[in-house]
Amino acid sequence: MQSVKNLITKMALKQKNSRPFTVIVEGNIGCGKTTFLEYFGKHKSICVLAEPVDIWRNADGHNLLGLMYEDPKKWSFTFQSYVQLTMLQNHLKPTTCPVKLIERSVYSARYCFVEKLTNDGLLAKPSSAVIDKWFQWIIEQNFAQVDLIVYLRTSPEIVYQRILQRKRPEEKTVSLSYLRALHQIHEDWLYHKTLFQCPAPTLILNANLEKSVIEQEYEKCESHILNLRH
Ligand code: DCP
Repeated sequence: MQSVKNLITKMALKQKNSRPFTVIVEGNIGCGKTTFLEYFGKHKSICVLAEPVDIWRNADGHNLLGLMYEDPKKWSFTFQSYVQLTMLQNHLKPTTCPVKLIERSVYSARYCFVEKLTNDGLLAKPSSAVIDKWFQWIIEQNFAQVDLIVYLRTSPEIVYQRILQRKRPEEKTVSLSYLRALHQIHEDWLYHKTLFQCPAPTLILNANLEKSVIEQEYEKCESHILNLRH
């Protein structure tokens, strides 16, 4: 465990520019991003930025996540605009740590969620175009540079069970078919690489594993990251 962290730190210090070595953690809803972040976040050289779900739940007293699930046609634009802003804030957050580990990114917000909402007719095309204009501008400005993507790959059936178990009130309407569709978009983007561009090399982990054995899977990061960097 210690050696993984030391290696990441060493590699990160090799970065030619002053930007931290930036890793984004992606995967379906309920795939275990938070557990992954907790595992690597124990080290002081890694700046961990969890997804700002609590901020989405309280924008000046408004639960935008809840509103989006209650009435996606009415609130998806509001919610996804705010997601994009808060993700950008994470990408830009200064840190003195050599490594930055971010839960999700502007990329999955745009490529997975905005894409799905638009395809389903829940986000009107003009609204989706505005989100995309902001997204393209963020990329052009190099505000969301990434060095590595960790894809926590799961099966939709397994994440469905996890979501049922965690009982997040806003997610009670999340269906297995929605998770299957979201899974397919993640797969096409990060596994088959047939949809959109990957902003960095991708490391794929089996995140179907139980919590008790998942740390062995996390350890695979060591050799993969080393291979990617040399
Ligand atoms: N969400 C969304 N649009 C986004 C990002 C997230 O609708 N652009 C929603 C989906 C979930 C909630 O926000 O209901 C949080 O989803 P994540 O998959 O990002 O995070 P989890 O909490 O599921 O992560 P974990 O893998 O740790 O379970």
